[in-house]
Amino acid sequence: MEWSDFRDFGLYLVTDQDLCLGRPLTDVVLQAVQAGVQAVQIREKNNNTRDFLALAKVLVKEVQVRHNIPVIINDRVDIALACGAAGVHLGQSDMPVADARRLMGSRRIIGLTAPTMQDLERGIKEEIQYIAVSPVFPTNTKKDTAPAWGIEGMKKARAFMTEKNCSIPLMTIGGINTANAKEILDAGIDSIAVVSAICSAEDIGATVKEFLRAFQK
Ligand code: TZP
Ligand code: MG
Repeated sequence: MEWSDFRDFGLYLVTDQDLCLGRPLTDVVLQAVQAGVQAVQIREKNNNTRDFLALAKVLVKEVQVRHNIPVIINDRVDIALACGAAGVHLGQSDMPVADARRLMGSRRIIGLTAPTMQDLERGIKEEIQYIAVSPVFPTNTKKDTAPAWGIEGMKKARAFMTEKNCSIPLMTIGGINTANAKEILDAGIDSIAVVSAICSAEDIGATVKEFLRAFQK
């Protein structure tokens, strides 16, 4: 199977070293992987290129090679290629998907953020493996977001995908915790991306397992 065939993003961990309560990021990620997160995005806005790449190489080895969980690099196609990551995640100001696809080839994952319905409409025409409507709720982790979609927005996004007969996995992010995860999934979302509720959890394993219970029907 190629990474581009991967669809079960399920509980998707997005990293933030600063939110790990002083614990090494690799420890936090490995605990989350052992407890069952299904994909990991490395999102390190404060690292220089060399440190970002070094971290990415460690996580590719420990997470992707050892556990067969895809590692996806935020923003940086060059780092994704250099470390052999399964994919890259792009926002609306990052490299356009078509250019990233040319560089990444057909076998890897490209994920895209859609802050608005227009972005969703345009995004699903691209060669991507998932699309993340964002944010579902307001969050302190990222300040410069578009207005929150809310649960009604999730339902609208799902209805739009159904109307377009689009089977690209539909993800969301922003302010997701163990208390609101089920409501989001019940609105028709396939996958939830989480930063602080996992990175800052006292008991990472227990928190991940609680998130995973929300996926059970
Ligand atoms: N993009 C939209 S909201 C967000 C990103 C990266 C941060 C979400 O963080 P948290 O802590 O899960 O609310
Ligand atoms: Mg970005």
